[in-house]
Amino acid sequence: MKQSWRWFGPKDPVSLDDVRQAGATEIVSALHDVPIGEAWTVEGVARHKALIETTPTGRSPLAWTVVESIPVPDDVKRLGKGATASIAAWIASLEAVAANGIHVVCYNFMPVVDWARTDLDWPLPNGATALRFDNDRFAAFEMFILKRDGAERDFDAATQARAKRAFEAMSQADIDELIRVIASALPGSTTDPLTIPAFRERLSQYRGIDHARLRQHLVEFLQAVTPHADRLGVRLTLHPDDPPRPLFGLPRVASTAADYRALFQAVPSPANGICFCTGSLGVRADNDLPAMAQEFGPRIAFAHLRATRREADGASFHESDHLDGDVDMVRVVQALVQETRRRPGSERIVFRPDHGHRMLDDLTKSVTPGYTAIGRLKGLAELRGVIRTIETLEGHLI
Ligand code: DNO
Repeated sequence: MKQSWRWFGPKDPVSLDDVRQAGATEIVSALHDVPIGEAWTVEGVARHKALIETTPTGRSPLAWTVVESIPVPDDVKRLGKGATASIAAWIASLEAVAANGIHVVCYNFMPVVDWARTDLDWPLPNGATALRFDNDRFAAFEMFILKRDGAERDFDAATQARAKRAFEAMSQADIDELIRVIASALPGSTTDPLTIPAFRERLSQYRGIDHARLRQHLVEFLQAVTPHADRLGVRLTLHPDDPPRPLFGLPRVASTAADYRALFQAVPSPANGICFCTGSLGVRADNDLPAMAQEFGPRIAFAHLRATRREADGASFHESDHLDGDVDMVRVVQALVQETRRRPGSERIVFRPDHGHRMLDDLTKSVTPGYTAIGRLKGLAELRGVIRTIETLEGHLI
């Protein structure tokens, strides 16, 4: 397996030397400054690649191996193949990426909001902090801040009562912070930051789009882009919904094994792959991750390895240490190591330690939420230990 690290560019507080010291050899990155929907150019990608791959004398090289993400604009999700200009721009970006020798691209198809949390610095008993999705605070946002029509239908009576109490205890500053966290796009998001009025407007544009229609739009998107990906030798990896269930009354179509199975059946092209994100998929108790890693093995070109722990209410979760969540990480890694062994060296699965806790010196530094240096370094080191153990015990170092 190839060890990678997400890097947000020159403004990232984590430097490329930090990445080298963490032990990763591959970089996962994107042109974060290009507005969503605008085509990337060959030169733009080349400039970013040079930042990563121009190695100072005496340092070990890093390679930009995965693009995460080329954002899929909102109109593609609403209109499918009718969003011709957005799809053409996406294909142009793909061409620019492939022209620079990058052959794995991650994307997602979550409507309106990319990954969602309610708390970015939730205190853990050891003094570190974690990302968290608190369903009561989320319900408070939906019912009393966004005031979405029918939101209460998505929450049971006990949750509604707790959400009301949580909302009543919030100061205006707490409310502003919750809006910022939920609506204004977390790091790496592929959706635009929204104010509350803009959020309501976006939601209204989705009227009539149910699960079947959204899936159909994703299939149409894949039917349009996979022939180009095939021709260019690029693997497209669909990131799961995070969390993997409907939010804001909108459908989500990359949450379960059945979702991915349906997509692979509809668009069998080998370019149609999955970004195997254990933290996202693991939020659902009915996702059997080791079984999914085996079933979808040949379609996995990229993996996000992190763990989440479901809380007592069944809907809240927080990010745990990489080996200590609900996911059976050792068995997932074993399936990925075995899949990697069946492939030629150039197609080894690339993984990154996703989201780390905020801990040690990072507690007093300015950090990118989830993308701390030390928490991710700890996660990568733990994962590397698991991989080395499996490879050694199974008798093949790869
Ligand atoms: C969050 C990430 C997301 C993810 C995109 C994939 O940490 O997992 O930003 O990269 O949704 O397209």
